[in-house]
Amino acid sequence: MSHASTIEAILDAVAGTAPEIREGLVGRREYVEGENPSGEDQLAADVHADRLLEERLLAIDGVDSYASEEREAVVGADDETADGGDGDSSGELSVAVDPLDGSSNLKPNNAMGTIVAVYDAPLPAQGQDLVAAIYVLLGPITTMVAAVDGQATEYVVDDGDRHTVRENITLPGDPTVYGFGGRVPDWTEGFTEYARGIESDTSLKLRYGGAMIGDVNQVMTYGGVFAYPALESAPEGKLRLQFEGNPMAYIVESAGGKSSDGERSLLDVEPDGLHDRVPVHLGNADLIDRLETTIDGGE
Ligand code: P6P
Repeated sequence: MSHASTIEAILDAVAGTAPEIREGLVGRREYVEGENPSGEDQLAADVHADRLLEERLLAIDGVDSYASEEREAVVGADDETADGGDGDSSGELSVAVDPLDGSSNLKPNNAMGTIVAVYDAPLPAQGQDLVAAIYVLLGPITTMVAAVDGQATEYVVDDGDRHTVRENITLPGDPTVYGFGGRVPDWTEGFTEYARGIESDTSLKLRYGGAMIGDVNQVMTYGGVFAYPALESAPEGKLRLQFEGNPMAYIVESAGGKSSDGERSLLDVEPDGLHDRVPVHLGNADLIDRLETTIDGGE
């Protein structure tokens, strides 16, 4: 069954929801009661974005389940909650969403945005089951990058409409930026060795803004490497496989780059739970190859 029309409808819905999410940031900088399933505080803006995206995406014919970083379980189109992962997806698509990635950047008014992963499989799903991945970047202007059928396209989003500005994006062959998350003293020995090599490369400069999509968008624009690595205190790192690692890996790999959990493409990582965390490294192929060689050698 072709999913092309459903994917187009998802792209339109995500672009169409972006202005409301952006407008909804004003006045929603306060934290709400409780935590998300990853144990993180929730802003009113997170909850607002999550509800908007659930409504718009589950209304699309061909989308039968919705999951987000902000909710414990998968929500089915026809019922309150679907357990996901066991039932048959009846050939329909599952969407996994980080409604407001980098929402902690709201207080200092820095970049943030939305990540949408579209899987042709029940959730939790492997990255190889992705048929599309999208991020909306709420920067000085609103842009959207989407990867479908192995090609990445950038759009400017104006009043909810998407206008193509870059097609078949490929990472520049002369990379210039790097950005690494986690506290430096908490990095593993292998990653520390890798980071020192990158830092000593005079062609690369530090760009780290605290929102994955802003930092990865710099890599998509200038070439380089982004990582939120395994930490001594958190061997699985911080970022979520379903909602952040897989979709951003799909986009970077569609642009000719590579992804890695330290050993393999993120798209090959077998999920256990919906909210699994995973070490994330994304960027130019040679920089990711160097990472895997260094970390492997460091073991
Ligand atoms: P830290 C945002 O909270 C996020 O999930 C990613 O977007 C970002 O890369 C990372 O966490 C930032 O984490 O530890 O630098 O605040």
